[in-house]
Amino acid sequence: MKTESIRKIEDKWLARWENEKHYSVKLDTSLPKYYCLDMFPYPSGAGLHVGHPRGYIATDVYSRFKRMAGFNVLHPMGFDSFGLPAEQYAIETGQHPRVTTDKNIATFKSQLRKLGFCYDPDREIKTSDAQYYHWTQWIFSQLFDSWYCLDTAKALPVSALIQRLEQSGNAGVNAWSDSRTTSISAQQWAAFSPLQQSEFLMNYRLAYRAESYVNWCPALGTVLANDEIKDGFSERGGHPVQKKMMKQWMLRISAYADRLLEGLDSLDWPEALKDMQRNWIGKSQGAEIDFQVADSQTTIKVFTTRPDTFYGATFLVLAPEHDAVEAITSSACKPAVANYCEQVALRSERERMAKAERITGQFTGAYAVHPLTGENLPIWIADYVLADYGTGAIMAVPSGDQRDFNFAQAFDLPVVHIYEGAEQAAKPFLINDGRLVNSAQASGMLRAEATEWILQRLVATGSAKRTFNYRIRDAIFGRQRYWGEPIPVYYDEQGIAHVVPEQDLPVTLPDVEAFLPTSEGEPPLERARSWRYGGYKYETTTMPGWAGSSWYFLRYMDPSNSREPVSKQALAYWQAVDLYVGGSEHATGHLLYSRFWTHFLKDRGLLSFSEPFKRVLCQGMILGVSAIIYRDKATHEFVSADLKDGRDVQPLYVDISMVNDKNQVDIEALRTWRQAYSEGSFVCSKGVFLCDRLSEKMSKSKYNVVNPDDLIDVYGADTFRLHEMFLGPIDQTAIWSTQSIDGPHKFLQKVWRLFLDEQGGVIVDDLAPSDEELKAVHTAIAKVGRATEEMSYNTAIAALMICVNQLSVLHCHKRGVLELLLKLLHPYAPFITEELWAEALGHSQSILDCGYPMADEGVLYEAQFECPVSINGKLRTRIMLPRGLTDEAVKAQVLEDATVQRWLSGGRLLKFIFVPDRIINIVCAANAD
Ligand code: ANZ
Repeated sequence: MKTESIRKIEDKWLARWENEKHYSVKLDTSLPKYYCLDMFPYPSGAGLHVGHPRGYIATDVYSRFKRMAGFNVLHPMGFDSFGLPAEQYAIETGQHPRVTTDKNIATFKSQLRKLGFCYDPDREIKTSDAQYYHWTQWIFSQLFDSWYCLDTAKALPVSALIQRLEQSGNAGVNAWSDSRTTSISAQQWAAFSPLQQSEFLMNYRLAYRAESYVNWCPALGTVLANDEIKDGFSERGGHPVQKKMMKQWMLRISAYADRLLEGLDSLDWPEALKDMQRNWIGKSQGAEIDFQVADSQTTIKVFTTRPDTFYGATFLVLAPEHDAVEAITSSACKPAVANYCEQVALRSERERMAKAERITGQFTGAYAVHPLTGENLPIWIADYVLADYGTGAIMAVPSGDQRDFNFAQAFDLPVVHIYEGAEQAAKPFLINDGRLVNSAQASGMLRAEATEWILQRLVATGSAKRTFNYRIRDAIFGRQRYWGEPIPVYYDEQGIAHVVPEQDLPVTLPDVEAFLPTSEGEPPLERARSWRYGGYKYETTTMPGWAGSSWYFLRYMDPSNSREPVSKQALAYWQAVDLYVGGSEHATGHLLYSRFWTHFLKDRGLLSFSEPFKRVLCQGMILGVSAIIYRDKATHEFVSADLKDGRDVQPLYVDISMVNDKNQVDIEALRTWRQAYSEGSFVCSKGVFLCDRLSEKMSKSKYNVVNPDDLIDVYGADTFRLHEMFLGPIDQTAIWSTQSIDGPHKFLQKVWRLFLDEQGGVIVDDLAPSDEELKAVHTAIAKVGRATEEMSYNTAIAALMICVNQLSVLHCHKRGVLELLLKLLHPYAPFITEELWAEALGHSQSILDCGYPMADEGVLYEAQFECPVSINGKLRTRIMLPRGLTDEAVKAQVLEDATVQRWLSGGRLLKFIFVPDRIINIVCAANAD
């Protein structure tokens, strides 16, 4: 087939599918549902490269397969269209982010369209649409109106909390609340001013405003979430990030930590993904122990996971930001402590975490009393103790913990065996010649006993409490950005925060004249001076990128509902997502936040399920192939890769499109590509200039990006889809190869020739298929059906290729066989199959609605089978055996086989094992001579 005719066919079907609303999906309770979802894209300016559609094709194949198998399949697509890149671009160019975003979406859509996906166009959503973020804001207001009750283990309306506070204060309130919440009586509550009441409720609300340490990125002018930071730098742009105390809108995701952990067990997700979430939540069991500060009213609470090491504690360490530092520091130590705290504040999180060889700390001059020995332990501050983990203070056990040990060495503090003094514990070997021996060597039993023994004593005296600690932090929800959902909050004249009432949502994003933070570091929305709720000022931070994506899968079920986020009927039918495909980089961001929101919405009665994604599959990355040439640093010549040895060279990336499959670079193309090469002198080897290749992530800066459009224009979308699915198992990394696209292309041409002759005449006949033809196609049905169900697409395609080869050899043009073949191929290659189905076979109904074939076991049953024979552990031959023989008859036949006899060569037969339908194992003694 010629490129032009492929284009014509594909365009014809695209138009027809669109005009006939072929992929529109209705709620139909007479059919079982299947919900198949992709992680929707952020429409970046760069458009799609060949790595992006891998997941989209995979879900499209699966959706078509499921629909053919009788399911009503919801397979939507939309855009995560708020976000930083459009805003950065707006700052640089003054272009409104909406304009850039719409342009990018248009590019994405035209690229996606060509691939022939079966998306329902009427269900497309954009998170930056006011009709959409109306409901994102509504969910925020529900979070604001909720607190987490530990008695019922669910979120309840704040009105219920207020009722209890009015009746009896917070004594009986068992809630997941801020650790700084004080105890109050009903009288105290009643005596609070409205502002005080509103501040007090912030300790409980699931969306709340509080002072906390945030990751502040001065270059971007915004705070960032933990998962937006890599090694202390912003993931976008790579700018340094600092810790800063700020009043922020937060979401109390920590309240759901236990449920988010437990929920994982029921999910069909890759184990690695679940582990990432488990580590992120980071639940550890331990105790909080109170230490009285000598000659002071202050007590210091430490968190430890190793109460058994209590006797080995020789000093305490507080985070420099700890509240008590000020109060306990002796006047002599004040200047040094203040100086140290200042230095730490200047240091970025990155420097603090980069376990500096430089161990720093400062003595406070204060001592804490060891609750069991009564000894005085010096109290230090040091930056290796983090302010926002546990209680921000530790008991240091140099004999049990490496960091404590290093610190003790650096500042000459005592080291004591961890079980010294614990009466019944035999002293275990933790310190040996001054060397720290791994404490895991202490037996588990011993550790558990020591923990119990110590905790019982401490709990009895009221100086310890068993606790769990979580690594997960509450999520910062406010961003100092323009291009996001406005947080639907206004402040009254007293500064009390109110959510905008439901009937006044959405709060739409106002226009501003510049998208930068103001010169005072205020968010860009501060520029919208006339933007007010009544006379009141709105909150001016906006929601983070993950807000809109935390619930979008619900909106697809009922995308144009203007009364509620999604109707009860739609929810009751579509339920949770059955299959969710996307990148594993979203493990601790999006996938965790959307689980949190789903659990929450279930608590508040919107949903009947708590887990949004039953099965998750992470598509492997497609690596690009980069081309690297070399420049001699001394002579500035460009040298062919095979001549670079012995020279001091600088590697340079060049565009992969200028390299042929023998790694030869087109020098003329290179010269016109970039100025730097136009005048350069090239040292060739035997008349050719070679480059090296490297497989790595596709990126513009490496010039290794392949645009799907270019390939689709030449080969068509069917070939492209097949090629991507044939690159290897979908969940594994694959290396892109443009050359090998020829294989799938030839395969489709072979399919074409089973139906049409060279002149385009139909050659399909209605003759009865032969046994051989039936066997070929039914073998394919069995294999392709199973492999497609298991998403083992490369195997399925291989089976299709075998079948098409067999049918070509047999010159099979029989309708009865070819119809089955087309159905198997349809999910992978929707255009050519629709075309042949309609034009060569004359059907008027779409192949998508004509059912998926079942293999006829009768056809597949064979009277004989080929059995592998292994002799002394090595596979030596295969023998055709009739089915149903007795073991004795099998043995007799096999031992007579000439090849078997040769391998036995007279040795004594020790064992003969026949596993029916599988294998024969023979063990024999070596021949005596
Ligand atoms: C005494 C001890 C002895 C500890 C020992 C460990 C080993 P995970 O498991 O990660 O929860 N720790 C507590 N709060 C800290 C903070 N804010 N900054 C730095 N370190 C902190 O770790 C808990 C352990 O980390 C705690 O148990 C505490 O040291 C330390 F042989 O207490 B341990």
